[in-house]
Amino acid sequence: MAIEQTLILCKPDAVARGLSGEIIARLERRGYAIVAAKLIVCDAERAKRHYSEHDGKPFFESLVAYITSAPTLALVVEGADVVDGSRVMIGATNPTKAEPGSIRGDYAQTIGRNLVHGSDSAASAVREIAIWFEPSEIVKRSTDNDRWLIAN
Ligand code: DAT
Ligand code: MG
Repeated sequence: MAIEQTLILCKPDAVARGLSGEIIARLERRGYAIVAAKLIVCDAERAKRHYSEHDGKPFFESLVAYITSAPTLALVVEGADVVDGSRVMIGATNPTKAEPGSIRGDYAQTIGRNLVHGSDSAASAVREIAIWFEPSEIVKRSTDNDRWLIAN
């Protein structure tokens, strides 16, 4: 068990449909902590860096167009093994394969509008968090009591 951070994006369809609160509520009820949050219209440069592993694939251009089309709510979420745990909560990439009870299984229909992104490994999380947030924007939780401290 490791306390980890992961990047969660409530993608443009989630924000437009008013589902970002539902996504946050599910993560918080699991016991994960939101340690950074930012509503942002992602530009093409950030989108291409974020999705660089998919550069050259047939869906890459439409993926970049979609993620830059409207506001995204970017979150850094912290908790025990949160990278894998949040991916299970999100569900399979293609919502037709996502289990009922997962976010995509409950609310999404198509792979091109699957509501939420979650980092797929601890290394991806470190890389992706640095694309979306400055270190100073991430709140540091004290390890020895319940108080929350602002990082600097
Ligand atoms: P995930 O978002 O589950 O990590 P991924 O990293 O494989 O999935 O792909 C990133 C996003 O790209 C995914 O959420 C939706 C889109 N995508 C992936 N495969 C696709 C495909 N075959 N056709 C259209 N869009 C696709
Ligand atoms: Mg992925």
